[in-house]
Amino acid sequence: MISTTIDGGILAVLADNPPVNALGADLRAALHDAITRASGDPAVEAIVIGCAGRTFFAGADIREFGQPQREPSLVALIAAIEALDKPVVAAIHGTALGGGLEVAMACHYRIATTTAKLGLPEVKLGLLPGATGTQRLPRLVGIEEACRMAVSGDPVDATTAARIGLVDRIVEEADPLPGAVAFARERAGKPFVRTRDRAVAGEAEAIGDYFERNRSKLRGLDAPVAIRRCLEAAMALPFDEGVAIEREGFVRLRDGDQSKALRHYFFAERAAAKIDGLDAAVEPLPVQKVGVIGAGTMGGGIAINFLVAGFDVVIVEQDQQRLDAGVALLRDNLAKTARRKGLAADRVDAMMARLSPSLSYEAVADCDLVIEAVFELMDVKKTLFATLDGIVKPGAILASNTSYLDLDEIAGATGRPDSVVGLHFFSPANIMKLLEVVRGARTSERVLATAMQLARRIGKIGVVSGVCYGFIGNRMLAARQRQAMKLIEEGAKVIEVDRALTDFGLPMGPFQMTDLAGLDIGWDPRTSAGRTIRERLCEAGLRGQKNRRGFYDYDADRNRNPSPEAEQIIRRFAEDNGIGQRAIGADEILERLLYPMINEAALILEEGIAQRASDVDVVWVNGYGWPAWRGGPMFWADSLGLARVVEGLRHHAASLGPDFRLSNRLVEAAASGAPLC
Ligand code: 3H9
Repeated sequence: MISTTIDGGILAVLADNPPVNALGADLRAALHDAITRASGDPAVEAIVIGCAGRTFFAGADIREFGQPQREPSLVALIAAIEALDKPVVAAIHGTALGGGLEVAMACHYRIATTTAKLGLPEVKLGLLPGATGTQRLPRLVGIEEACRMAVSGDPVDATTAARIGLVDRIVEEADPLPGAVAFARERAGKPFVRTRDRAVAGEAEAIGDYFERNRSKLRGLDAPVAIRRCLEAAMALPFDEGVAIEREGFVRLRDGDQSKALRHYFFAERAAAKIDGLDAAVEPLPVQKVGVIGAGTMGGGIAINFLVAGFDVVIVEQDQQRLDAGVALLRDNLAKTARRKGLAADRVDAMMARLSPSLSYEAVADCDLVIEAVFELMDVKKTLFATLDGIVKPGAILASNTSYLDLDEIAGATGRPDSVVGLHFFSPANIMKLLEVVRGARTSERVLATAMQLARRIGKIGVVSGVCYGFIGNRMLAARQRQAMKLIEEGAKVIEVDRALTDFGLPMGPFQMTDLAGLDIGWDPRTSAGRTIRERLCEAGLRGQKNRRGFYDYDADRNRNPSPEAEQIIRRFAEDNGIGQRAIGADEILERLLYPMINEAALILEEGIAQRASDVDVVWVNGYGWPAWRGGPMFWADSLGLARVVEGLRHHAASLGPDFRLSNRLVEAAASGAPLC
């Protein structure tokens, strides 16, 4: 776990704890041992601490939280490093994160490779940097930078780290060790200043300003509030008193619900990348050239992902006007994406140079992967797939971006169903992180593995789903939308239903969502006969945000107000259908919206559509804005108690409709007490 070499008085201590050198108990003990020995060894004049493998310490071992603490603690190890009376140099490559950066900050100097990243991401786990990071970072980089880094959790690159005083030297070589040893030799025998003895630069107001600027992003989160308290202590109190406040805050957060949920989510995201039962020998297919059929908003968004990730892209539309409009929109959105990612403006031209717009399907003949983003109609998709099958090279993957349709039926239109996969992007496709990778009955393992690898290459979080109406996410959404409609039929106000979800932490409610998408999606005036509220709203000319009249009225700035017209239509609908209306409380609204989703997810698991319960959580956090600090719907249901969910569903049975079917899996789990996750 630890190896040491000594050369000319410089002791190099190299940690090796794959995969990411997390600072688990055994590693901490071994490091502590090496430090203690070095302290008493007169032959050692200076020390370098570095790591083998792909990264410097990526932090504390998250799996240890909640387990009994084993000595030495990270705080004790860090104190021992800083207390040494010989210079200690951290040699950083890869990512120095969380406890890893805290170790580095206790060293007397830091050397980093050009590609290194340094950060305190604890906040993303609902924690605060709990091994003196909140007290050391401000002492090295000043309060303003420290606040930004600790509260956003976003790392800085090596150049920024050098500029703000977090690293002392950048080395060009991939291995920082030789450079760090040379640096240590320069410093051996010379005086140095310990981080704890430095003053904090900057003004306390910078903290308040940061929180004010980011108010909406930080809403409802416990960890930023606790971090703020620590940063204020760093400015106002001696080091050890600040550390005591940090400790108390860390323990409280670690044992709290938000951090448990976020830690669950951390591992859920990593588990989602794994394909159950996949033979390890299966190698993904090479993909470099990608065809996108359809240059609408969705097709353009999909293309942007691949351009940014360095692929060559062919985009095909049916007529010149639509192609030109699509490419112009794509360019605009690409420029916005580039700005958001901090890429230089000339990179946009370089990326656009890799885009080939075309009016002919023949243009995708040599693509390794073709993704269609055309109308959501089975016949259109089948015809297109049959055509593409006759054009693309053998072995090329054909992917559908369908959000509801039967992928197996689409695959059946080709002679290569094993090469057909679903790639369900979420809108806006260049921004949303989720990619549902739909595995058809005949999709080959290799194609599935390629699709999951592609998700990662384009910066998406891929989740495998089997084939069913709406796959994992939209199927659950449909269950929720059905209940939302029933609630307003029975007398709940549109705004009350939406508010129940936004108060819960979701970015918008069902009716805001419908207004945004357009009430008339899938509405056919020829067959419309006032059978649903939606049909009646459409018949009355309400279309949603696009004509500023929907479930809400919208002003020119898209501010919404309850719509008296929509309310009247809803009331009349209830009367006509003999549905009695009553006031419905917020608790009932929330239960009737969320419990059926949990039930639908349990059915999805029962049918083997999702590989594991935590995948459902990943879908909802990344595709629908479920607050990660609530862990995802499955984790939330587990923490609530599945028995309570089942009891609630039974209680509301009369309102849930004749199609509602209680999941056996849910009932069994509730009875046995076993969690879904
Ligand atoms: C902390 O430090 C608290 C302190 O302030 C105070 C303490 C008192 N622990 O992500 P990958 C596993 S909190 C345990 O796919 P990549 C991960 O589950 C910590 N396990 O690789 C996966 O396992 P598996 C602050 C960890 O190359 C495998 O390693 N630090 C940890 O895409 C590979 O991970 C963080 O929050 C961990 N700390 O990305 C950093 N980290 O193969 C968290 C990873 O079984 N880590 N694993 O699925 C990361 O951000 C990324 O893992 C990293 C590598 C960027 C390092």
